[in-house]
Amino acid sequence: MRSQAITVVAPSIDLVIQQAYLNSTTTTGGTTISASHYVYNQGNTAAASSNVGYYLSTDATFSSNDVLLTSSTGGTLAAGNYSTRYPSLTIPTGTTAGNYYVLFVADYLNTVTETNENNNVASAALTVVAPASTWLFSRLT
Ligand SMILES: [Ca+2]
Ligand SMILES: [Ca+2]
Ligand SMILES: [Ca+2]
Repeated sequence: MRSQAITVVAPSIDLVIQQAYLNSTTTTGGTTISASHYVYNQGNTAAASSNVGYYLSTDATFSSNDVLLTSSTGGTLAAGNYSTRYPSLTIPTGTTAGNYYVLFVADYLNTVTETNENNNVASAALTVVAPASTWLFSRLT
């Protein structure tokens, strides 16, 4: 009689963001910029949804004071599969000039239970400058 060893692993779902990218790294308030990234399920079980939220933050850490810009809705994401997203992000009019980060947050409403909830955020640096017309106006007065 022959026997064969098998390994039983626990089901796991783990969504992560890969290759977070902004097409523009300098912009002004009120401007829409395009971005791209993958959302990847590196677990062994399908995730029931794969929504991603995009936030404007003054630092690279996701916190409750970050501003939700938009989101992308994704359905079931099979184990080992990824979904490509191309969100359009409108920076709020009147955003103070300075250095910011756009945070790409997988499962931003936390509807999927994952084996690792602490690897869902990727960031990309963004500089917001004053609109040219404001700069000109301030120079003329
Ligand atoms: Ca995760
Ligand atoms: Ca933050
Ligand atoms: Ca989650």
